Amino acid sequence: MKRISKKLLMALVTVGFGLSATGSAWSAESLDDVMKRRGLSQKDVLSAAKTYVPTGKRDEFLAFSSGGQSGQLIVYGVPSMRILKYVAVFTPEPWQGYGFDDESKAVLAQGRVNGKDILFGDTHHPAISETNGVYDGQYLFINDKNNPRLAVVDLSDFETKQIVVNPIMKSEHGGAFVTPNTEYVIEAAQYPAPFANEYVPLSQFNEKYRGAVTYWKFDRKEGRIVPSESFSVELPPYSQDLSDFGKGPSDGWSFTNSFCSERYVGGIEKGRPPFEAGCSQKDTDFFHMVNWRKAAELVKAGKAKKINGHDVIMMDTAVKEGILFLIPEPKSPHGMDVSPDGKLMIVSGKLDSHTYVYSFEKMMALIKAKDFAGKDPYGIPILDLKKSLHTQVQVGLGPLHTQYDSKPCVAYTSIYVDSQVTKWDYCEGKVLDKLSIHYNIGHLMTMEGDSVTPQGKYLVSLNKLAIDRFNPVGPLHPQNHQLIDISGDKMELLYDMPLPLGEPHYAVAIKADKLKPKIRYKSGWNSRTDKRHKFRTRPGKERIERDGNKVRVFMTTIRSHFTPEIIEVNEGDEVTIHVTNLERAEDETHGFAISGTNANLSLEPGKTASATIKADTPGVFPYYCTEFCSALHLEMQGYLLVQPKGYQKTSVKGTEGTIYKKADYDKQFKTNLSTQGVIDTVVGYITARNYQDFKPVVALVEDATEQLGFAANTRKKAEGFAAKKDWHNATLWAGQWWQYQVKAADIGLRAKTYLDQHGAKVIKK
Ligand code: K7E
Ligand code: CUA
Repeated sequence: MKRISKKLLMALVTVGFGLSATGSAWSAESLDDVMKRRGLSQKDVLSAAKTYVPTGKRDEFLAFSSGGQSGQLIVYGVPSMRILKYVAVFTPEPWQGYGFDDESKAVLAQGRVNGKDILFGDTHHPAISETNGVYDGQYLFINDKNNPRLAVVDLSDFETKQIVVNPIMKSEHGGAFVTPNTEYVIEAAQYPAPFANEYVPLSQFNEKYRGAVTYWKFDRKEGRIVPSESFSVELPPYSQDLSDFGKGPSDGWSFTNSFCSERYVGGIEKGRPPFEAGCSQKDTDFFHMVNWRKAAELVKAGKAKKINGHDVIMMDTAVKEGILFLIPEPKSPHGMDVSPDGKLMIVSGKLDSHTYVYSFEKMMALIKAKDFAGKDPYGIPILDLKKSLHTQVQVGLGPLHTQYDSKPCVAYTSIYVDSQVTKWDYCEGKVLDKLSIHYNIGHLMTMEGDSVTPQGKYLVSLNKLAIDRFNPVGPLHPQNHQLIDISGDKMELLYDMPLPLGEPHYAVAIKADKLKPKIRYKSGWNSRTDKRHKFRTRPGKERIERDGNKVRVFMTTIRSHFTPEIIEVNEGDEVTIHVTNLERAEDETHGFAISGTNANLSLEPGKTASATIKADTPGVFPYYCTEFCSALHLEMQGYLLVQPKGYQKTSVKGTEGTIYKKADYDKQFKTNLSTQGVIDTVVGYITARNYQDFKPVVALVEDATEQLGFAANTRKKAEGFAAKKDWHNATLWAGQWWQYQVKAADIGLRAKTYLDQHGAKVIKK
C-alpha cells in the first residue's frame, strides 16, 4: 500500500507538472527500411494504409457476424477488422456474466426446448432492424439453426433481451430477416418434421412431415417479439432454406428457397443412397413466394389453425386464398437475395454455375393471369421458370450468396467451389470481375449490402477454410474473414482476419455513426428486462435480510469495495446476492465472483445483477471483484462464511490484523494533506482551461468530484474517531480517505492528459 502511495504521488508530481513530452524525435527507420526488413511490397503497404486505424480513431463501419457453433454474435470494426465484442446470445459467456447471473439465466431459460436447458446454439443469420428498408441500428435478430430459436439483441447496450422458441419447427435456417419496417422477422424451417411433438415414422414423410415459414411479430416500442401475434404458413416437406423479404414494389411478400424438393429420406444403413444423392436428383428445386401481408390478415380473420398454441395457415387455405406460389430454381440453391430496389430476386444453385435473376414484375403478371406451369403434389401453383426470369448469368462453380453495391446493378456473389468472389451486373447480365479468396467462401457481406441503401466501399468474404493463411494452432483452424476493397473497378484484397469463435455464416455491417450505445444504465437497472431492478440498492441502504432459510443480500459496489464485505449464513441457506454498481463513470465495470460457486457477475455502471447460491457446503468462501477496476482492485474483496449445522462457538481465542497508534494516524493525516495539495493543483490546471468544451472531461470531472465527496465524508469519520482518541479506527478511516483522494487524483490526471492532447485553451479566470 505504501509503495503504491509513493508511486502515485510521484506520478502526480512528474506527469502533472513536468514538461509535457511532445514526441518529435524521428524514428530511426524509414518506411523503405521497414518495407525491406519485413519484405513488404508497395501493394502491402497500400493495403495497410487502407485498413490501419490509428490509436484513438474509430472504424467507419461495425460488422455483426454470426458466431456459428459458439451460439454468439461477433462484433468487429471495418476496415480495421479489430474485434470489439462477442455478444452472448444462446450460450453462457462468463465475461458478460451471461448464464452466470440470475437475470441472464432467465433469458436463457426462455430458450428451453421441451423443458430442457439448451446451452449451445448454431447462429447463422444476424439482421439489423430497418426503417423504410434502411438499417436503423436499434435492434439485431439472430437465429439458432439447431434448436429453432430466434434472439433479440438490443443495440443500445449490445445485450440479448429475449429468446423465442419456434413452436412448430424442429430445426430452421432461413432467419433472421426483417420486413422493411421490422414489423416481422422471418424464420424458415430447414429439415422437415411433424409439427406436433410426436413420433411419426418416415414412411409417412409426404403426409405428416412439414416445412414452414414463421413470421415473428416485433413490438419495436417494447423491443420484444410478441409470440401471441406471430404466425406461420405451412409448407411442403421440402427443406426450406434462405429467405428474404420484398421491398419497394415487392413489399408485402417473402421469398424462401428450398433444397431436397425430392422429399428423400435417406437411409444409408438400409443400403439406400445417402441424403446427398437422393436430395439432388432433380434439376430444379422450389422457390416459395408468400404474400405475408395477406397472410397476416387471414390470421386476423380467423383462418389459421392453432397448432401447439400457435396460429398456422395451412397449405390448402394458403392455396385457396392465393398467397402461396412456387417457381423452379437451380438445384440445391442457397442464397435468396432481393435487390435494393425490390424488383429482382437473385438465387444461386450450389450445383449450377449460374445465378438466376427473377423478376418480381413477371412473377406477378403470371399470377394475375393465372398462367401456371402446373401444381406441386400439395396443390400449390407453380410458375414457369423461364417466364419468371429476368436473366441468368454464369458466375462460377458453386455460387452461394449475393450482396449489393452502392453502384446500381452491381452485385457480388460468393463462389464456393472456385473460391472466388464474382462481381457482376445483374441488370445487363454480365460478369465484371473475379477475385480469388482463401478459401471456400460461404456468405459475403458488403456495407449495409442487403438494405435499400447499400454503402459500397468494402466487402468481407466469410471463408469456410483458412488452411495455410495463419500461424498453425492445431488441427482446428480459425475462420478467415477477408476484407476486400470494392471502391474501384477491380476488387482488391486488403486483409485477412482470423476468427477463432465458431464458424460464422452471415454477417451484416452498419455505418458506425448510426449506433448510439449507452455508457451507463440508470442506477439499479435490470438490463435484461429494461426496468428498474426490484432488488436495487441505494447507497447507505445495504443490508442482509433473512426469511427462514432464505437470505437476501442487498449489496452495492463502487471503487474499490463491496458493501457488505462480510456475509455470514448457515449451512443449507439459499443465498441471493443482488449487487448494484453505484458507479457513474465510463468503463467502471466491477465483477463479482464467489469461490466454490458458478456465481460470476459483470456489473457495468448502474447495473443490478444477482447471484443465487445454495450454501450447502460449510466453510470460508472469499468473493472478489473480477475486473481490474482501480489501483486497489485486488483489495476489492469479501468473505462468505457458511457456518456448519450445529456449530458450537469455541473458547479458542484469536486475533485479527494490526493495531494502529496515534503516530500512525498522524503520519497518514500528513500524507493526506499533501495529497490534497496535489489534487488542488490538478483541479486548478483543469478549471483554468475550457474543459467544459470536452464531453469526456466533463464526465471525468463529475467522477472526480464524486470521489472527493466520499473523501470529505471519510475525513469526517477519521477526525471523529481521532477526537475520541480511538487511534485505530481514526487511522483506518484516514486510510480510506486517502483511497478516495488517490482515485480523484487518478481521474484528474486522466482529464489533464486528455486536455493536453486535445488542445484545450487557457481561459481567463
Ligand atoms: Cu450459407 Cu446458414 Cu446462410 Cu452457412 S448459410 S454459409
Ligand atoms: Cu472492482 Cu476490481
